[in-house]
Amino acid sequence: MLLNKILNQTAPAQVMGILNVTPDSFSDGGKYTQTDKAISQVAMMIEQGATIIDIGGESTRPGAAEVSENDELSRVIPLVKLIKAHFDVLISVDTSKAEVMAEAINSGADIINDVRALQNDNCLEVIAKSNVPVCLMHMQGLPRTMQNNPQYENLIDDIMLFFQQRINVCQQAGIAKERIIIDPGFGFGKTLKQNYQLLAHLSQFKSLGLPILSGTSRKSMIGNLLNRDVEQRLAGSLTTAIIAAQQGANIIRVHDVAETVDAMKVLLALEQNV
Ligand code: 8Y4
Repeated sequence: MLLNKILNQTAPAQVMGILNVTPDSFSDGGKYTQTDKAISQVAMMIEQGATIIDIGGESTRPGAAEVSENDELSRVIPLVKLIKAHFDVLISVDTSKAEVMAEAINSGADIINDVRALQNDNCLEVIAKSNVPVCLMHMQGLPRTMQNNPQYENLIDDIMLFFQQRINVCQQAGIAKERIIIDPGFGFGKTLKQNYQLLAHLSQFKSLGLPILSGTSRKSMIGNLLNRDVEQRLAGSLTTAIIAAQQGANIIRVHDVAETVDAMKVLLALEQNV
């Protein structure tokens, strides 16, 4: 089974490459180039060692506008089918909408990645009816306002409790625990300090006995710390990837696949000598 493959790997962590799915331009002429660009980006990420491709049609950046179901479907579903037809790679679909989940699974998606942890209508039911793994991410608040003074009683305990509750809800809905991946949601309702506290204590979530996904690539926790624009965050991103993998993260979600795969190979060499 897929999750066993992820857990029993030899490398410290699998690298999940982020596919940017920007909106198609209004003219039909833009469509092919957008699709071509996406396919060549996928080919490159696979060549660089990504074993999972994360496709998302909704921006969850702080303050981003919401995307309609139809727009999300038309951005994501054709790409899932196309990638599935051309490549032997696991496809993760980043969505919080039940209809998009259902269509993605029908089209061959291997993982559903939900930053809202299946809290939207019908999501539990759609996943329960399928047999795909699902990533449950922690977010405090909603994208538009989540970065306005996030507060926790105890950061790690609060997130741990959230996972325990969502895992219970999933199990009651008929989703086996063995299908669940957890993700603390770096940058989703966390201050700079809280993000680093989370990174420092990531290994605590191993006690839940589930694979951990970590996504810090190019995020503000790096940009704001180092005062670097988004294109200049590679060194910081690699540092966080290594720290997460050393604490047992199983999947690292990144923009810079080649560099992160190199870092994971160095960690593997290290682990083989302890
Ligand atoms: C620069 C680069 C600035 C990236 C902001 C961002 C996660 C996720 C996102 C994550 C899981 C993002 C869909 C935010 N982050 N899914 N998705 N975990 N599971 N922002 O951390 O990359 S989107």
